[in-house]
Amino acid sequence: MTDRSAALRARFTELFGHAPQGVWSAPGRVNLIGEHTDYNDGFVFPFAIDRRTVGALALREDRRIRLASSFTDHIVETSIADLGPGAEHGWQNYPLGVAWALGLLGADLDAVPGFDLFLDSDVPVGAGLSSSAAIESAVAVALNDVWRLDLDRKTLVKAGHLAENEVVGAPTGILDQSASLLGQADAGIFIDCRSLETDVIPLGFDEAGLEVLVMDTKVHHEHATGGYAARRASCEAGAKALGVESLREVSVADLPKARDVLDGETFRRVRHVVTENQRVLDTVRTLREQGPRAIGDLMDASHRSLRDDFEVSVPQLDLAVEISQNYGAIGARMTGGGFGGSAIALVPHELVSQVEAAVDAAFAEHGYAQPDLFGVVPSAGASRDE
Ligand code: GAF
Repeated sequence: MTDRSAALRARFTELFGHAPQGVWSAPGRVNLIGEHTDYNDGFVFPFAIDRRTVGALALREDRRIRLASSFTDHIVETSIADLGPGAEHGWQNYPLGVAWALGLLGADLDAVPGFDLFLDSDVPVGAGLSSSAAIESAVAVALNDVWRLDLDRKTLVKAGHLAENEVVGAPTGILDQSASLLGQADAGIFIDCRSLETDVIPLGFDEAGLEVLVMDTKVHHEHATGGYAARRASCEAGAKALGVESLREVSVADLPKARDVLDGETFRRVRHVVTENQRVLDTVRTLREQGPRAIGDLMDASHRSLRDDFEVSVPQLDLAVEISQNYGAIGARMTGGGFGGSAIALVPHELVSQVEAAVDAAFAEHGYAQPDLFGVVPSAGASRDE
């Protein structure tokens, strides 16, 4: 047993008065490339990171649910009968939303017992690293086990996605839950968000002498509000004006024609999605054929497109990207939905401290809050740990 799960078990027992029956965990993610493409039926290429939400859980004999966590100071109590959209529970909507969504996907919510759950996480919140999907995925694998549902991982992705869309109220796609549930050590997960087919692609960063440096700008973002939904609406409007079901059906070669049909802003949103889909395919091919040192230009181009065409970057993300590029990163880009959060840089091991010092100095010079800089390793997805 690790120190972390021993502490988790001890806290659970202290709070609830009995021992947990198991410990489950799920990681946050970094999206290597393929941003704002998931809800356009496009391609994404994330990996799970070595930061996890860990949950200790025990079934109860009644229908009550008690939830506690290391990031809040009170226990929330509800019952299986009260699960569903519309409840006001703050962060608890993530685990409760998953419990409810499992009811749509195979669990008999009239029959399953309630549970006590304690969560702890080292995925930073609001940093664009999917702390919410890590909670959803940890709870999904735990309830799948203890309720003996035998649902496969792709169905658990749906549970997290439904929880996020219907209970939390954030109109996100399937990127984050897929990475958290399907991630594998040393590999990225290529996902076709239309067919839901996935492919595990070895990344080989370490062998190539590279580190993925996360640069958390500390500018907090939220996808349940404004900008994200507005971008999604623009994409839908663009698809409608072009007479297609989704922007997945538009290719780079179609863009000149699309320019004639769309207003300037919608065209730029569409151009981002269409070119980003192509960049994901190019990244996977380049990785296979030439290895990770060859994908930097694609990462850089993705950032420019998110900054200029999709307009979801912020000055702190642009600065982190630019400085890391200037001081030795092979490629860099914002990761996740944007409007704050983190950028990533692919950096040769020997240049990591130089890049970190330069980014720190540049943030100080601009009067920005000190960023949090740390390396991440492509890691395994959600699991039962004990
Ligand atoms: C957020 C969302 F949750 C994802 O579904 C995805 O759209 C991403 O932003 C942008 O690529 O992480």
